[in-house]
Amino acid sequence: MTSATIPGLDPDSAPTSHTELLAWVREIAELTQPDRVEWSDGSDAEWDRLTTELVAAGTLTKLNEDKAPNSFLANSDPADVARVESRTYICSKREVDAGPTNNWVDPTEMRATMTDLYRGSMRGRTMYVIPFCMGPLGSDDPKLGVEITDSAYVVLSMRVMTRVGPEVVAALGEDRFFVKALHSLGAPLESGQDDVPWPCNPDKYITHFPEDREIWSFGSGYGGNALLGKKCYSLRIASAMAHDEGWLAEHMLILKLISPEEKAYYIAAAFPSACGKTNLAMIQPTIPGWRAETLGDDIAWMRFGDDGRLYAVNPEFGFFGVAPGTNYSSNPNAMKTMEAGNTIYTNVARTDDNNVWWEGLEGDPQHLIDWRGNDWTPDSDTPAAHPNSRYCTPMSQCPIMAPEWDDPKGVPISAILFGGRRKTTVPLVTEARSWQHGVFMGATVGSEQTAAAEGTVGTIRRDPMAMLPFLGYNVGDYLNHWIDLGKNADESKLPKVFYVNWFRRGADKRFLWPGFGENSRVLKWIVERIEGKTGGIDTPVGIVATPESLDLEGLDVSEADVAEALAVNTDEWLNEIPSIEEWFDFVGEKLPTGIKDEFDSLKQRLNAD
Ligand code: GTP
Ligand code: SPV
Ligand code: MN
Repeated sequence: MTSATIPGLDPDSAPTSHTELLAWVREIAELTQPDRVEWSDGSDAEWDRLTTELVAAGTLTKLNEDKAPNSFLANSDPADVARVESRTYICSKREVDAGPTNNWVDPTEMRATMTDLYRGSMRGRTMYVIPFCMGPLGSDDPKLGVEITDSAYVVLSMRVMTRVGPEVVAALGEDRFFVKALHSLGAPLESGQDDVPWPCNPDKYITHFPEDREIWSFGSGYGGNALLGKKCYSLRIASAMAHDEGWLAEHMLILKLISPEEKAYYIAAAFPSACGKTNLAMIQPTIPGWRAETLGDDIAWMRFGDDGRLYAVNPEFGFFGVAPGTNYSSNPNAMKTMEAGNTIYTNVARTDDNNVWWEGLEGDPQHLIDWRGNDWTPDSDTPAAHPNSRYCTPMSQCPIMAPEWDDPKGVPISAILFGGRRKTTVPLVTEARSWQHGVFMGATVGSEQTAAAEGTVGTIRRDPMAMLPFLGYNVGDYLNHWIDLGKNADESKLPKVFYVNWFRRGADKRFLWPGFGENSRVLKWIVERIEGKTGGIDTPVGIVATPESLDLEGLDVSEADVAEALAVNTDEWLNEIPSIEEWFDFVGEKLPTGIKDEFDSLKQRLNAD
């Protein structure tokens, strides 16, 4: 088909006269050769039409309208269930700018390789053009993007996860800058060929060109690989922008904690994938008088305000949360958000009454259709839902959204938490002695791997600020950026930094700390530290809470367990040193001096202990 005959490609069919955008859409259509081009407007009519088409195609199952209104279940190809870090590339012009933690290929070579893959890759499909905005549209400098994709599932999910619609097209104007985000499933259909429910390609590339602020994704339909506004734009590309422009793009939740005195504290927290951000973001405090509201569960963009404080905005519009383990007791607010409807579930199991189920959800189903489409009973050997199964649901439906969640000004952050999954060594909560010490803590976060990406679940890896898979540039430059932000700021206005670990276990392998809503006790300690109202013990690793300084009223946990959760065991920390050493060697010569100083001081304190 020649470009002149691709329906929808003529400029009259486009809702915009943005010259560069129209030229790019033409270039990609000519390269990928779709059957037609459609502009996504994010409307209800579009949602209804695309969900109907995807139900007919077998990609989506319509769920029970009474129990899950306007909600759908997608079952992916079993080989396309998570982010693919081994196939994720930062193609900066110089290899050193991608740094030791990223895969790198020369951008010219990568563009050539992928151009070949994209040639004809949308044959037999519709090419959708989705103008979107990350963060509030009312911002002075709205962060715009346009995703081109041949996946209707992506169109539906982008409407939930980002701001899409005529206001975005208006904001683009005729020449406003936007991030080009190209996505193809890499599964062209020859004429007469039947489609499959979840088209994808075994050859996957999730590629970023940070200097050009461009994303090219090929072969996967899964969330983080395909919803390009999320990890690709708001973390990898945005972190490179933030480095150039003096702000931060982080893998963080944003939480508002309200004390019994009605004072609000905004807290940002970075934990690696599937390590508890969504749960903490929607916490229901168990201590009387304390309340929480949420502003975001995965990504925070932070910049200094005129008053010298650090302000955070959530660029997203929806939650793409881990389903297993989510239930009315661990996260009632997430349950209410998704049950309000308009939710797309991926890779969870389906009940006989056409609702959803996953491991950890209440109920005791005797029969299910598992995520692979097979019959499942409690005797089955495999989980009913994939461990990385997810719900994609509008943030606006969350009953505890803070009213200011959509404010372009953002919210002033009082505390930054870093954390990960550690069975041993890392205490429940430790306060950093200074900003630089806090950056050191963030830089050395280690965590047991989860099912959110390929790799062996349980293996400990260093994941600086929970950004290892999401850095758009050199990790050494990134750590320097964090140090520099602190140097240039008034330290008294900077957030205080804390290191938390909900996942420490006793000798019998059980969690020492009950977690979830009970984490509010740790948040209370943090607030009291900010206010200078409580004590802690100065240890070689920082200021650690004591059982006496934590509010443990009504907590059903033994004193011994709490003490063990808070313990700083010198031997365990001495054991940690070689692995931090190895990590810093890997970071290489760009490792900031300030971090080396903190490491030396840690070693000295441990040896003196
Ligand atoms: P991404 O969306 O992948 O970035 O992850 P996330 O950090 O938002 O993860 P999420 O909050 O969905 O947590 C995932 C897992 O951590 C679930 O299995 C939870 O049950 C578990 N989890 C969360 N908070 C706690 C806690 O306080 N204690 C324990 N033991 N487990 C927790
Ligand atoms: C993560 O893996 O950290 C996620 C899910 O939040 S995804 O959007 O797929 O990256
Ligand atoms: Mn995440």
